[in-house]
Amino acid sequence: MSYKYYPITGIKDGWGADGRVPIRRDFDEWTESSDPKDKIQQRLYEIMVNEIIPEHPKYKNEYLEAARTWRLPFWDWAKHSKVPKMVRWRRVEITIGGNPPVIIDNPLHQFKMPNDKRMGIYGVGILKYPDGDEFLDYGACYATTRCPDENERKPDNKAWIEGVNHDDKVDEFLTNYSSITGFPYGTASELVYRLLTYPMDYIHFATVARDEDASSATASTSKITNDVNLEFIHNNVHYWIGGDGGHMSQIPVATFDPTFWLHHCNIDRLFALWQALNPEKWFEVDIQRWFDQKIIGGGDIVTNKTPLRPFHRDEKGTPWTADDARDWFKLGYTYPELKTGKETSAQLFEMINTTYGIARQEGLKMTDVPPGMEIIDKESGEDAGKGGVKMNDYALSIRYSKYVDSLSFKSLFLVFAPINSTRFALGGHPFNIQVFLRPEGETKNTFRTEDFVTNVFNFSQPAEQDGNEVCSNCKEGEEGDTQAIAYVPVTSYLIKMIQQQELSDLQPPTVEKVLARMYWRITDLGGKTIPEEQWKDSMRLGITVSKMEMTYSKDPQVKPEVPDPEVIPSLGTGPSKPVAPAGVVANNISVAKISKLEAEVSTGGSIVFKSPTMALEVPNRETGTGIALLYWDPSSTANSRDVENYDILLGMVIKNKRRVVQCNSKPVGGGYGVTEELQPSPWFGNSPQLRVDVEANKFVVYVDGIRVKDVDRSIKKNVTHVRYYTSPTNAQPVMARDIIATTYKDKSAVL
Ligand SMILES: [Cu+2]
Repeated sequence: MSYKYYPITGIKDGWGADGRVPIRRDFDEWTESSDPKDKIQQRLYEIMVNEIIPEHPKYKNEYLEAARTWRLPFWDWAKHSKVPKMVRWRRVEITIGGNPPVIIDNPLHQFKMPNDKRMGIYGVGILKYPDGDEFLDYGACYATTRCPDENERKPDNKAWIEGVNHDDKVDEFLTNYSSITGFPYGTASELVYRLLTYPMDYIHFATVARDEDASSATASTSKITNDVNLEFIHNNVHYWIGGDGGHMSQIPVATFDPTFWLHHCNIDRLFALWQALNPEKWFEVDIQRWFDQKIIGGGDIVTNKTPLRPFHRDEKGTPWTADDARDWFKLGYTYPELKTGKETSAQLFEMINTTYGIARQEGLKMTDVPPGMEIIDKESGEDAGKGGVKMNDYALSIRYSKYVDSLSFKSLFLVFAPINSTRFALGGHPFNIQVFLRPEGETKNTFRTEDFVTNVFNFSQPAEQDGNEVCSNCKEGEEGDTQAIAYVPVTSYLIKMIQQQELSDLQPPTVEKVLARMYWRITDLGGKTIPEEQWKDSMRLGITVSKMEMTYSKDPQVKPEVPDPEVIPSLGTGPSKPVAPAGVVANNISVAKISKLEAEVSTGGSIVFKSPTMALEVPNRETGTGIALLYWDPSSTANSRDVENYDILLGMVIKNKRRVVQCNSKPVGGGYGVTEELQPSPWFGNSPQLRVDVEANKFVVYVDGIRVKDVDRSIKKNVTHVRYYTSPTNAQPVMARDIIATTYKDKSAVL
């Protein structure tokens, strides 16, 4: 078989007219447009260019122009929470060239095998339910399915074989079958809103994976607002479209459903929006992810430069890296909200507040607010006309062991389990966690549709198939300390209960009483409840309820105020959210930056720097890698980007050639003190640790756990910031470009 690489820029001549980057359009808006140009664009590029255009020489230029500026449209399922019309229609009428219109099977409705053969002929196979006899036979299908019912999932059912699409059921998942029935917005709206408005780092934004190690950058002990992430929202939408057994709910076959591409285009759009709001944020080093690393053939550490095999950017096979994919303009497209890439945060928040802020809109609309909500009106003074609403906000954080990461590209590698597979552990199979609320006065859990609150879909794939490991390392990943997290706000649900007079207010005692009636179950890929004893130990399911007071401004250009949430200890289940030892906080530190520490370090405390890598070879030319502990005066109005405006409490410069660490200090406006040289022995190891204890009159420096030397603490201020730098500034640091600084209020907590 010969391979052909399609660059994901797709269209070689793909820059639009006037040299502007063409826009990826909202799918509904595009398909319903009556602009003849859009109608023409609604054909796929290759068919246009290679088959159709040559047949219609008269229309050649017009068609080529349309094809060249065509971009994959997105389906914003949070805003348009119904399956788009152009996907629903089973048959469509098309006109090409001067020919009379013809009616064809709509290729956007479902994928059909072009040659009337079953998909099994091409290696598509069977997925077993974790508990035994039943299975889903995707090999038997001629076409794709969305939301099949119980009978339609059976392998010999005609609907299953020919493909059946219950788009009304998808609509229900995306709207009605959700926490907030009765309102014309999507289940995903509030999830998207929180994702785009909470302050968080790239790693939390991007992935469900949370490390159990409290000093890790992805520690599950980090702030609760870090629990929301793009991946779980993406996973849930897969399930809402595919349902129990539909193609979209299974990694190996999801891409067959045409909605996959519209869905993923929207995921890319959300990523672009987040980047536009957080231009500084990115990653340089990630934690270890066994499964993905093995698949992409990477080393132990994933960085922003790790080749993302098998995705190639050219015909020579040069793999893409995360850095290459960062700027979507360079990929040859953009989105309606990001036409120039220079939009202000105010402009973007206006779109986000008015499109996705459901709790905000409900809160601002209420004239008579219950206790737990407060209207803020500023009728006079400077802020006249401003104001908004303040309300108690409640959310669930749902944690579970997922065993295997869930990136959809794995489908390219996985060969399905033959039917005689006898692995029934839940390990790695997709499953669904469903949360319900018992009506008041009832004691039995009946799992009625009306009582459904939310679900979290684990979109994953077993590490073992038919007793063979898909990769040698993912078993380790399964047993490792990584958990997955999802975050679901329930405030809109509670507001709805208030409006239906089932709840009096949003005060903690009232809400706690209601949320105490929460219960849950786990269902398998056929929608059947999995008995608790099968998952109890391995799943490590934990549900945490948190509370905070959100403030929404009437001004749509203002983002909401999001304070740190608190856990409600009486609610939830399972291992509670692991609590970091009090006073231990991990901070991400990047080179060439001054970073503010989340917590200051004072006398009795300690700060530990960890890097996943260390350049150990002795260089020809000496360079310096500096880590400086700084103090910033909060009353200062000076430029905070200039290190001259900080007290340097302890500057440490690692000299890799001479194998010394030079230490110094300097007050604001003053000169440097005497340089002291430390000679760590042994020298730093390949995942080095540099620890500094802050004592009353001295700093105690440790390298890889070994005490090296005490250095005079001449300026007795707290450490508020850290500067990580190199000299010369263009040199590579000897540690990784991103390192972690963990601060300890009490040095005795350092392990
Ligand atoms: Cu996906």
